[in-house]
Amino acid sequence: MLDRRNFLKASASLSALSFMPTFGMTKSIEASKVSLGIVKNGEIVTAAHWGILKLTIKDGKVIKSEPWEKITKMDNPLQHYTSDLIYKSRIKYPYVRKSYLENPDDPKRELRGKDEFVRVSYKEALNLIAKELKKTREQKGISSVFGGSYGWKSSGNMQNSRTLLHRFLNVTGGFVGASGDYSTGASQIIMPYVVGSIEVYEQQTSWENILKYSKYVVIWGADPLTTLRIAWTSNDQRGLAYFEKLRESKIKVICIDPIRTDTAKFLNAKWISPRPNTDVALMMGMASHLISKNKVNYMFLENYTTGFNQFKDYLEGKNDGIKKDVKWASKICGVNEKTIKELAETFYDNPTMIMSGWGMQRAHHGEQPHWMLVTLCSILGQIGTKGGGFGLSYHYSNGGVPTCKGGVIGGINAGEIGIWKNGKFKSLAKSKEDLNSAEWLQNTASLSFPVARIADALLNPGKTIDHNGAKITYPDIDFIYWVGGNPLVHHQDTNTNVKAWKKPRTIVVNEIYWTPTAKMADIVMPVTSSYERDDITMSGDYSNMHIVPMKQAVLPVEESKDDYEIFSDLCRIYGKDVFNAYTQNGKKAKDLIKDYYNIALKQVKNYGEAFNTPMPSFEEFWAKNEPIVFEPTNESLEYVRFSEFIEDPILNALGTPSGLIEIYSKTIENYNYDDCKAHPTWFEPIEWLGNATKKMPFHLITSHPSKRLHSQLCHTDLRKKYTIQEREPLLMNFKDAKKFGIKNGDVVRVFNQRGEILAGVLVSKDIMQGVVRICEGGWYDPDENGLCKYGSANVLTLDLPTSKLANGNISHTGLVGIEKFNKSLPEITAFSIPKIV
Ligand code: PGD
Repeated sequence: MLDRRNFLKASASLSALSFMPTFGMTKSIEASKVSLGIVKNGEIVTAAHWGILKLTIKDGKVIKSEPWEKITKMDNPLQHYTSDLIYKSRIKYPYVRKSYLENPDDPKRELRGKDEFVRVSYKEALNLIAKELKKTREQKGISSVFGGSYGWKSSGNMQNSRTLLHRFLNVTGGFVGASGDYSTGASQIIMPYVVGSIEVYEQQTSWENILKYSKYVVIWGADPLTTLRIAWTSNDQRGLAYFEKLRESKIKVICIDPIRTDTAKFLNAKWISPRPNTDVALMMGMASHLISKNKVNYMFLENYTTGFNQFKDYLEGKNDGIKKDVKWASKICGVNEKTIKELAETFYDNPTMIMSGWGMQRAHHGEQPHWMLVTLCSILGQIGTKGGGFGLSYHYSNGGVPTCKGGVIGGINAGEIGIWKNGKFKSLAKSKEDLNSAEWLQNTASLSFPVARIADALLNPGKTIDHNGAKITYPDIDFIYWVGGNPLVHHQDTNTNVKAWKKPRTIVVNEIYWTPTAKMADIVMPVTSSYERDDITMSGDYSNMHIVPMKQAVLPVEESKDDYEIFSDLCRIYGKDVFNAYTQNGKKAKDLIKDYYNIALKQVKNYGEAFNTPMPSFEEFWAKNEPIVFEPTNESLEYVRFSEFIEDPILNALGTPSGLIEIYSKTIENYNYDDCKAHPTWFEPIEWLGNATKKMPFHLITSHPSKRLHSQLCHTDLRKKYTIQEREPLLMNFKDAKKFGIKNGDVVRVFNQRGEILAGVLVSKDIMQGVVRICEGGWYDPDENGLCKYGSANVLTLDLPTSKLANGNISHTGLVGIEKFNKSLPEITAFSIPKIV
């Protein structure tokens, strides 16, 4: 099966070394002429991460935005704010930071974020970008150009901003990229050692099986009711519908989480609340108990795993003298001994599906929790059965929703690396004799660094770090081009990040809105929202359920343009060859959309006449303005993850060195890391409740928000539904609030050694004592002293790697202090436009 999410994410994260074939090299059949024109009054179907939408347009404006189909009883509030997404906080024209415009060679970098912006013409902005990019490459080398540009961008296979940027930087001579992602930085590195695949983006055992065969469902560190409001491509909404079915079923649900999440409440789940970052200890306690009770599936361990005995020695303290038993675990995680034992036995005695989220691996030593979870599940021996085992993607992009048989559309790719010389494009893929280039390619591959080390890399050029068994030396970055992401909000320890963003000479950002990242740039290009341009997408990253036309709904706001148009026009400055290489000889967005559609059409035609969902021609599809819906196959309704491996572990060996689940990894042992050993290990996090102080008594959790997608939608009126005195809400236990003299609705200063923010307090029984939550994604809004007036959580988080193995981010590790803010409240400026001359 083609896992499209992997394909898309992989193609999006292709760094400089991209040799993927280009789609649609055949002559264009002028699909750009198919347009029916903009509907001034009527309805348009489009898609966003938050689902397929039906927009009502009146006099050229969006007046209503609702789901195209009603699948669940739950409302998804993200679906109703399209109008705000078109008209609020927009960047309407190209801008250049004043000091940069005055002297790009000495651009007063320290004034980034403070300087005024000057409006320039589109042509002037393009010429400036091309000139300075060329200058940087000539003076400092290709490795000084960073195009890693991480972010969730908008839905749409054509206007995939990050890949479009990579394509532009490739055809003009190459760039340095970044590897991995913020979502699953630790797990996607450790899981291949353990089960031979990244696991986090794999299809899960089908919901149909769970509903039929599971007796218990455990939701461990996840809030699917929140995170299933969105998906990487577009949401098919079926995941939430299955959680509704779970509620109606007899299956018992247990939620293990420091917060009684919306999901836990909805499912009437039993709530177990371990201290943050201590799940590994809790799991080890359970494992010890099962061993002591002889409730161990030794047959499973024998046939399907390797290294259990070494792990058992560790549990028994054979090397370090510390027995990791129930008592030990309870002391660390705060869950009482009786509950730990009960949990372990319940899981062993009943078909139990453990659905784990990713928050627990976004923590110090984040490689350990999922490794330990697989180990615990190996002891239970239910992996590969119809109602048991574990799944790492039920909370994400509708994992477990059966995969449909249909066509999979194509998408833009990162193109070929070329060298630009006097307006001529020369593909490096075809010029292996060019020694310099080959050497450069080698260098660039080794310079691509883990995405969450960006600030460290900017601040420490030339520093060598360990990563996943290799050494990486940071490049000396002098030019950043960012699209489709909001790093000033998404990256940890904002104050350090701000320092890092003052290092390069040039920062260019293509953005729709005046985000904190756009405000920190030197050159800002105004981009259309997905409602102002044509595109195409699929829905359901695992289900492959719909092909959705994303027709332009309204005219572009002022001078905003598609990323494709901006990059095509930039290529034009480099010369005709470069332009042709970028646009495949002048193709327009609509031509490419048609090409991508036709890839799916061809697949479907190959199924033959009997296939139950024939696809119309592109022209018909586009004119009809309706998604195509594919049906799930019988195999996918019955899909059981790992069942083939369980059936025959020799014939269907896993991709690990032993072909088995590796509880002990000799490969990792050989790396000899002090912070990631050869088997799951309990490491004390750098900051946790175990070392909390009087000044910093709270562990801060920075969950994904239920009324935003990361930072997206923060500037819309949806914000009014959750802010407290206009600030980001902080969830706090009622006993803690009483102890600290804080009341519901108060504004507090939340601080630590890294920074300070304001937040509005929401007192609750649904969070354990000693823990507070501020969701990530609130727009960074510093006053002159660096206090974030709105409440961006990452001002307080730590910018350290999970370990030398994965170098993932650790945004859920960190202590904070809290005090009532008694001064007059500063005005929020995060959503207004910056000073413009
Ligand atoms: P978004 O808010 O989605 O966040 O970080 P990410 O940067 O992805 O930003 C996307 C940006 O792209 C928006 O500003 C949007 O306007 C812009 N955009 C949308 N469409 C287009 C387009 O067509 N063209 C251009 N040029 N721009 C466009 C998310 C990241 O945050 C992720 S994935 C995770 S998992 C992390 N999670 C946490 C966490 O749990 N806790 C903390 N503290 N921090 C995190 N940060 C990470």
